[in-house]
Amino acid sequence: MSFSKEEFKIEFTNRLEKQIGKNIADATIHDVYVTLGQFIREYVSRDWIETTTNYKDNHEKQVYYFSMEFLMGRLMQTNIINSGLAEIIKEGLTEMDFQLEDVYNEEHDAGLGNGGLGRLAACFLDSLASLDFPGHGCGIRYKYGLFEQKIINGYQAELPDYWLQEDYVWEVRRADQTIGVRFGGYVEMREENQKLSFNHKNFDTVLAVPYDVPVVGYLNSTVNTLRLWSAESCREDFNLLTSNRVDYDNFLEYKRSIEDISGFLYPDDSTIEGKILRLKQQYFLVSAGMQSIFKQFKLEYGNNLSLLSEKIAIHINDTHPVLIIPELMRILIDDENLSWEEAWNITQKTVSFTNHTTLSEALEKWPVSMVKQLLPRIYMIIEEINERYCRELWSSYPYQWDKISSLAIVGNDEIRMAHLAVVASYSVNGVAKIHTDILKKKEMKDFYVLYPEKFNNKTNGITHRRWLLNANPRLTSTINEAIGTRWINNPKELTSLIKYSNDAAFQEKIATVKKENKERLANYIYETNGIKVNLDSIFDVQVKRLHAYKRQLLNVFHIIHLYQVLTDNPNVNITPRTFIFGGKAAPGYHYAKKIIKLINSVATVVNNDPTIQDKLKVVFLENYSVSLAEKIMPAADISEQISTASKEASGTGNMKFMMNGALTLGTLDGANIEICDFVGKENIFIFGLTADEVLQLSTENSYRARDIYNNDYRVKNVLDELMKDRLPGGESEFKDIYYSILSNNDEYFVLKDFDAYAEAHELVDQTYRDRKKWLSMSVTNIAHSGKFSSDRTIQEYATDIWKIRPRLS
Ligand code: 26V
Repeated sequence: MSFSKEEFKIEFTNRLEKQIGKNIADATIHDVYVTLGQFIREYVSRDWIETTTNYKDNHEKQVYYFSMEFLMGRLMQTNIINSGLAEIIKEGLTEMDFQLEDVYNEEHDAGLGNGGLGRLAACFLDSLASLDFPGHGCGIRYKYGLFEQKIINGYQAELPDYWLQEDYVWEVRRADQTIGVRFGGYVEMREENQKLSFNHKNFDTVLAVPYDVPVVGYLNSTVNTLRLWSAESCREDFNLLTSNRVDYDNFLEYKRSIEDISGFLYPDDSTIEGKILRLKQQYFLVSAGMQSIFKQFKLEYGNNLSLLSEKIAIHINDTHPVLIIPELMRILIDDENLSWEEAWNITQKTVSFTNHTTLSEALEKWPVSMVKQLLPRIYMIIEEINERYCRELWSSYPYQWDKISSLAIVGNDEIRMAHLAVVASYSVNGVAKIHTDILKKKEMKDFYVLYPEKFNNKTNGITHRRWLLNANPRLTSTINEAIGTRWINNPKELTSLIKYSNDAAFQEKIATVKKENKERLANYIYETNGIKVNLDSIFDVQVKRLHAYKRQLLNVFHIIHLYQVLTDNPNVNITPRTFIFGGKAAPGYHYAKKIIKLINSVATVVNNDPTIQDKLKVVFLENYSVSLAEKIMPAADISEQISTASKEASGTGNMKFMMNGALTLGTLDGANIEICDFVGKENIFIFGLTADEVLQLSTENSYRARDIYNNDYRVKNVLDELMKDRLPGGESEFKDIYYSILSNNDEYFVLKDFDAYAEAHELVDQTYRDRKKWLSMSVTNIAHSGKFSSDRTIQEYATDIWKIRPRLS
């Protein structure tokens, strides 16, 4: 189905009249957004039906990607570009006096994720659809996404993100496919014909209503599904009222408590809080998802359950959806009457798992008492899995009680979700080479000994369609003019750009694009923060969640140092810099919030000091989100990736910056190492401790932060600045940071890496003055970024783990 520009304009104005009741002359930009969104969704719906039918008819194996988070951002631009309508719609709207860019800006981000893990899930969906793979997302339709961040007087304040208020144009409610999810109650065991049966009684049923969002592949007619579940109370619950068993107030309270299950996204990705609501969310997602997959499977394959692992792959994004394991066991045993052994065999062949962090505080553990009470049957199954597994451990490690209890799934009255995931899945992967190595050598060492065949690496990726085509159309055209467009379907072909890395004319084109993108960001900074930034300065950017291990603090300490140098001697010749920060702190993460306040205090002082002139500016952009990232990445010169080595599993922002021509200033951590391997040491600024050195310092316990404070006057001056009045807030505000470094011995080696970091910054400064060299480095980075497209990552998951094939249309 295709149409001309004129046909589009007629169709569009008709819809506007019918749906909104307005003429084009009276339409607001929001009216245009809603009308266009509905038009696009309907336009892709034929392909959506065809794709779904095609998977069914061909009996292809399908993968379901379970994730508590899908950080989708906006979809309008992706959907328009991926369905090949960009030109017609852009021109058509312009002729009706609307700009497509303004329409894009009308869309509220779907912020259903915290950061890296959630955005990775979204990039994967884009790649699955664009590569014609039968792969779908399974998540929760949170009523409130990740909080909106406001910066008030330098402090972070959190506002609710009620993203559904403005009608989400992409979703379709499928009430006919509602599923019941059971909570609470008790289990009655009975023996019949020498077979145990389990009867779950007196439970509460929560309705899970699916909302489907189409995932449109790039110019290939494939449209997959992201299914988001929403919690609703049962009609039968009204009986509670009519039978006078509860009064109206209590009934409303009960109804609300059910709807709360899909009420909000937990905003803390640093520490696990054992909150019952979070456990309810997890089970709600996996039970609804698994039951619905099962229903579909039975329609297609009847009772031939031995086919299950051949036709379905279930992937769990971190341990958050790990209850899918006992849930699948429950369905197979209780509903389908399979034996334990049969059920276990199927489950183990169906589920695969990705680990995204080695930080121990983020490894999930649930109290036994909580799981037992909320999910009695699920708990029984976990206990049985644990018992059988411990018996196996006993045969490998007889009498080694300590070993067995450290490897057990249940221990210290807690369920260790990562252990359950490793034991029950057929594949366990890390998200960058170093991360997988650390899992094998350290974090999951004993499991690697037990199950070496399960462990594998899948280095993360990002969708080049969103992060280059959509976010940076100017760079895209410049690349296309040089090497054609084949790289779009095969991003590794970006390496053809290498031959232009020293081509003066091409370099200048790249420089012009960067300048235009910087101008656009500079305007945004002026509008939002009222700060005028110097377009000739280096745009040095660190945007990501605030976490001690990501070391925004190292960055601010260095800025304070530069400021001190410049105030001591205003004539020091430095390349002007604009330091740009963005990122949210978990609402309860006191230390991270102090770092935000510190960045803003430093910004106030530096930006208002006339002696500094245009040499230094500090900007904190509020409410970092997917759509803001799309503005920032194309405008960056330097990408700060400065985590303490060994702590950042992969990072994906590093890839987005690189793809947009920024140079990485980073530690040998996560995927930075692979970026360095690809671009070569001469095209990246690497500094600091290696992961081995960090691990050694930690085990030896030989690091003394105070020694560095005493011996490096720069470090001393920076830290002392925190306790003076020049920074608004001064000591009372920043003493916690001061003491975390000096009294708590600087857990993340900020001082230890300071010298190397400052030196690397000097090299950045020098290199930027050599325009040709800088541009050559920039082109080299773009040229090697194809390796970090999520198309490569998804291809690897598809062949090595899921064993799925692209569909035949
Ligand atoms: C933990 C929790 C705790 C409970 C509440 C919600 C929540 C949400 C997320 C997490 C774990 C966060 C793990 C994570 O995001 N890891 C990041 O994953 C990226 C994609 O693989 C990777 O690039 C980053 O290095 C890694 O930090």
